[in-house]
Amino acid sequence: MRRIMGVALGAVALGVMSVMGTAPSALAAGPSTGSAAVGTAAVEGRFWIYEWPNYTGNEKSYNGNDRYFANDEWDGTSVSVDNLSSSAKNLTNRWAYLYQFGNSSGGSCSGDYVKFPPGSQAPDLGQLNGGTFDFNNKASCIIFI
Ligand SMILES: [Ca+2]
Repeated sequence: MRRIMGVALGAVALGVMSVMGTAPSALAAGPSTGSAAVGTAAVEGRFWIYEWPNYTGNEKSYNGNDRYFANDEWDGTSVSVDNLSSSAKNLTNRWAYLYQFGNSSGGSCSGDYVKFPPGSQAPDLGQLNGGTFDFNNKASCIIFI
């Protein structure tokens, strides 16, 4: 019994390690349910979005849910970040979802979405899933799970 437990725990630890630093998995295009439970624990670290690929251009970061990018501006500018993100890094301890459509009234976000495991990053949101999924200039909402 003790030996089996050890193997199981080792497998879990390895699974977590393999997630860190890997590219996020993009979900296929299509409507999301928006029903994923929203976490209540504090987010540690920040999630960064960038105006251009490879983490360049203007930048902005989040450490909590924000369902409406249209009223957010790139750091040091007066330009909205809405529909202008081309790369992103999840430097938090939580899963983060970027959604295509925000919600100004605080309701569910919707549309295409990309999920980022903790510690993951995407140098080009236009080339996800081996180039089969284009999320370039689409992000309008972020939800931490
Ligand atoms: Ca906002």
